[in-house]
Amino acid sequence: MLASRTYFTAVTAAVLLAGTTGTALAAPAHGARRVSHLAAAPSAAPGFSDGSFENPRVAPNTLRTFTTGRSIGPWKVTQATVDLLDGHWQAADGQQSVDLNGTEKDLPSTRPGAVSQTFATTPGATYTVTYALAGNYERGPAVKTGKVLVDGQDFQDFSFDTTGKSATNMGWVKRQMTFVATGDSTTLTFASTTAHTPSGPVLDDVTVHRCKPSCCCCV
Ligand SMILES: [Ca+2]
Repeated sequence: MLASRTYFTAVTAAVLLAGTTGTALAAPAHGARRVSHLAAAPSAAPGFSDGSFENPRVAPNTLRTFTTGRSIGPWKVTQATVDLLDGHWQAADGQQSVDLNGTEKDLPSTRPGAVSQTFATTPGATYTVTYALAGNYERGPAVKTGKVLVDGQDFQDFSFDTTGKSATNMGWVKRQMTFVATGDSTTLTFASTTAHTPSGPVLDDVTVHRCKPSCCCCV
């Protein structure tokens, strides 16, 4: 149910982003969902890459902390710090994933971090973002929270309950949202809102696909 609520919230936000144009786009898009399996496959957004956080490589079973302004492949840390981990726990895809709350010297004061990637988009086109979500179960709070932003605007809140989770049972879940691009490039941001802990929401396997005109959901 949560996934459905957040999805429809995202669709509503997409309409708000696009203004009157978005309203016009939204109506046929819902109707097209029923035939989406007949539509051509959606295409990956050009310029978007390494949604799996596999570069740079981190030594096996270690983590590397990145501070604001540092790059993680095509991603940039845009708030506080984040940790890139390899093998510390089960990744959703490949070997590496990102803890959106990085390790800082004063652990109880660790601030929520964020990562962003900017990629080419076509104004007015609809894009679907999927991502895998889990949480760092090592320190509280049990429920990790964060949000997805598109061009700096809050777009989708997320939360993940780490109760009972472990390195071999991360409990990865898939989330999805849709946005309408307003410019020839778009910045997608994943930000933690979990404060005062080095254990935040964990992110992996981000994909961005451009929806075909006859396709709403791209899945
Ligand atoms: Ca990965």
